[in-house]
Amino acid sequence: EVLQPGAMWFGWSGRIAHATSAAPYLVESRGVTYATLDLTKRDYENFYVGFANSALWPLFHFRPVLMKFRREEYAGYLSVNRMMAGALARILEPGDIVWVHDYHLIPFARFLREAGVKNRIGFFLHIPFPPPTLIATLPAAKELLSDLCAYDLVGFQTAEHARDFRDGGARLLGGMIEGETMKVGGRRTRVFANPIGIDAAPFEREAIRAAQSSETVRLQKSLQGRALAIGVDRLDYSKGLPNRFEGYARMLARHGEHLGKVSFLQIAARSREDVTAYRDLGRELDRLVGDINGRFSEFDWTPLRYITRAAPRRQLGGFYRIARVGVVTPLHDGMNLVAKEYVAAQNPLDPGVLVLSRFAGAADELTEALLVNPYDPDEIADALHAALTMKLEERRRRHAALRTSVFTTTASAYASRFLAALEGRAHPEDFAFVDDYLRRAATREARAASSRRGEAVGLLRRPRRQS
Ligand code: GDG
Repeated sequence: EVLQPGAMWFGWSGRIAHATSAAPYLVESRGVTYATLDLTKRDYENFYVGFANSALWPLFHFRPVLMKFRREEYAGYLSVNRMMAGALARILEPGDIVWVHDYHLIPFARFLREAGVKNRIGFFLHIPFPPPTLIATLPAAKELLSDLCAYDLVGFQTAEHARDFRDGGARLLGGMIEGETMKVGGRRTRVFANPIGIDAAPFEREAIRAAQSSETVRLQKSLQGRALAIGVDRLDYSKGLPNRFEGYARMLARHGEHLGKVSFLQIAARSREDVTAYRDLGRELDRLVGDINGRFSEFDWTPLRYITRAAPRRQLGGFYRIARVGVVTPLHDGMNLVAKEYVAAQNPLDPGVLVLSRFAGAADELTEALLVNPYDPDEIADALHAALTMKLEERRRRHAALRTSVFTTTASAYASRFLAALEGRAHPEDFAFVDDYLRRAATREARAASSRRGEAVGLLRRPRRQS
């Protein structure tokens, strides 16, 4: 049995056009076919800005107060899913397997099934999944839960999210749970946890190289011997930036020995600026950063350096590597790859300390980080102080454990595990082409940091096997 080379990445092009594309544009690159469709302004507003990012995103990040549900936006979300599924159904061949990614495309399998598709279809949710009482506040809750049951396999970042989904299915749809399987109507769906990871070894190599780059050297010089704390996030209310900054200010106020001795660099790439809540957050942070710098700065020291532009990806590894503290304090996060990148970038002989929110999926695996409740700025302050004063021996011990985990649950381990489960195999095999997909997805994410439209919305088509 031989795997044909190549796979397909299918999704929104990230472009707005006067008319929705009739058929996907096809581009071939290094064995992967990219099939993309343009959306109209209206589709973009209802599907992307509206239902996906103003209803699902806040609710799934445990912020029902920010959820804005409008029937016409949900209708637009369904119609984009139907249109995209129809376009894929026309080019799908028997034996292809389909892997759908993320909250933008929950009803995708229902529409594929309606178009007569019998292939195996899997879904992976990159963000958290809310418990039953919370999902029940969404007017479309039952429909979305039952749409997820149209998949053969549904993957979540953590066991807790998988359990909350099964509980929701049982309580809202009357589904039957048998181990990892949920039965609704006549259909069986396997529901499992499959934590995502990074390409750890290449990331580490890149960080070692980047640490010698002129940008990292400039950053190092500018510190004048001070310790660096770093945060890298999309400017998103799920990332907990206001509490993080308040925690830092409380640490400076309480532990005077750090005054003038630490610099916090926060890169917060602007994101989704068409959504009101993101613009509001931007203004809140501008004020907070001004308050903190006004209050603590000296004429030769600025405690908080704040950048709302995306940093080039090749710089990040070097910046992580010279940072004594990596600060990752989302209020809720599916996984959080920045936490894993920070760990992979450290020098094992003199590693920095990771301060990590308990409510990032990464906290399940990265238990040797300094775990904090991100809703408590004082706890963040204590952890920052502990990180800045931690002895080398303890830093090394914690980092060694974190490193093992980051180098075990890698991107390719994640992809192989998902595909093996989708095909019902006991053992993951070599899905080399998936690595390429993930690298591309990562590039898309990197681009997304600078452009609000490049986010990964897509699915993978696996080529037919030949015997
Ligand atoms: C979603 C889920 C889940 C960030 N700023 C810049 C930049 N980045 C890169 C990081 C990292 C990626 O973007 C961010 O990934 P995260 O996982 O931290 O967060 P989300 O974007 O919210 O991703 C999340 C993830 O999907 C995967 O399943 O872990 O929970 O929310 O790679 O390095 N890259 C560049 N400049 C920046 O300024 N180049």
